[in-house]
Amino acid sequence: MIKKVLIANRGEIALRIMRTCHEMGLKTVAVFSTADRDSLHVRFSDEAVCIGPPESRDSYLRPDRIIAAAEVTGADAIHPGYGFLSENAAFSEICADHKIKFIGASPENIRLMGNKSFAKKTMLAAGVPVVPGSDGEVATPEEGLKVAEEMGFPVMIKASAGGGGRGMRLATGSDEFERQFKTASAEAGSAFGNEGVYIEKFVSGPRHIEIQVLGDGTGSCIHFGERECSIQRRHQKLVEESPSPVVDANLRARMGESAILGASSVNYEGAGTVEFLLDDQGNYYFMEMNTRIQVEHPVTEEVTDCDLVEYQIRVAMGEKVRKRDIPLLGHAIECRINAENPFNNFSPSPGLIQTFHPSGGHGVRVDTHAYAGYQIPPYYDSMIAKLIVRARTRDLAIRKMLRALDEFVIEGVHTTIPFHQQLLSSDAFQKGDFDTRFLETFVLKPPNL
Ligand code: MV4
Repeated sequence: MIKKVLIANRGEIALRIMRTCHEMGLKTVAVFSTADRDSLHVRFSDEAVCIGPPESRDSYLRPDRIIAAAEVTGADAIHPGYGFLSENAAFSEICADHKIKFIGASPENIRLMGNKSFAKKTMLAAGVPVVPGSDGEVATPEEGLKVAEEMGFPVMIKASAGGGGRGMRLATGSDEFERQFKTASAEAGSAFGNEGVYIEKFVSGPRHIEIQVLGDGTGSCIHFGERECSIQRRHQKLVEESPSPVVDANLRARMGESAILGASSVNYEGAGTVEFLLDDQGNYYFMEMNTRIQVEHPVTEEVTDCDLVEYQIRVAMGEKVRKRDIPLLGHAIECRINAENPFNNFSPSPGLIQTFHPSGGHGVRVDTHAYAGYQIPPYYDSMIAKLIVRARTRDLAIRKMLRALDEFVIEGVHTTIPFHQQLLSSDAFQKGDFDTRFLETFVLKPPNL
């Protein structure tokens, strides 16, 4: 049984998790760095423990300090949120060693999915479509070149330890293959301490579509439909929606079945996300599996009316997942409001929030830890709020989002609000006509002075 949950995170997600804990009658423990003393997750928790100085590596990334905080407060479970230690297999193991339930995937699952080459092999064996490529890692440039020439160029060279766009290289022909291979491998070695790479066929202009799953660790698994996440800039998502404008009921059923097949084949426990590339022919391929709750989980919550954090906790308490179809109702869109200047290359804009007036009204949800007078520390992620809307149709959701963006007032720092206003006003976005390259060519009009 879980009675007290330590939330090993900060910002909006710490608050988000805390809310569900309190609704479930669970006590909460916040941890915070000295930069987050005045943060809302500290004020709203039942107890709070300072775990170190501002730098993440000395606070939110310190397993020893987080375990100590759990032991002194008597927390019997730890929710890691996203980022920080959420996909750290060693941390998940340390929790188990201390008889503290890690609310997330098993160490084995985290380790397996953290190695993208093993993850791909596992999915292929389970019958999930994967991008054609090498059978696991390739040891030498010569071996890689053979695979590439048999498959045909262009090809991607990907680091096994990479992911989320890190450690990838494109090779367009035989002449540049060896150089790209060596660069990818060397970069992976210094960035991840693992030089292993694998090869796959390049998929041109794909969409990023991901399926939310939940497993109970015994092979029983369900899915909650897809999220369209193609609106990204340098592998950072800016807008997500559910359903995808290009996924029909048939494709959703097939992708959902594939995601379940993959997750249940590893007895997946907890909430997870199976990421797919969708090409312009309607073919989908497994890309990665994320073993955490994701930033964009609210769009799924809005169209399924499910509290995914509650499900994470119930599964962690040993509850089984009942096989069922989860209907999607209407349409949800999320805009990430970052303290960044979209007119200056999205440069970070930390500092004092002087005015903070979040949007409201029917079908509008704001997940945030910010308030008027809040000082955004420069040490962490620049996301200060998620604005989520839901409506009956995609067109109505876009209209509601434009209204909600117009109503959101943040003064004192730059934000991505004007970017979202222009994006959601664009013809291409409104038609659903975009892929992962869309923001490379999207031109922002200068701000009105
Ligand atoms: C690809 C690809 C094209 N072909 N793999 C980027 C993130 C990482 N998870 C995988 N990524 C890609 N893998 C093949 N074989 C294009 C991308 C990609 C991408 C994927 C999803 C969302 C945005 C992207 C932006 C650039 C490249």
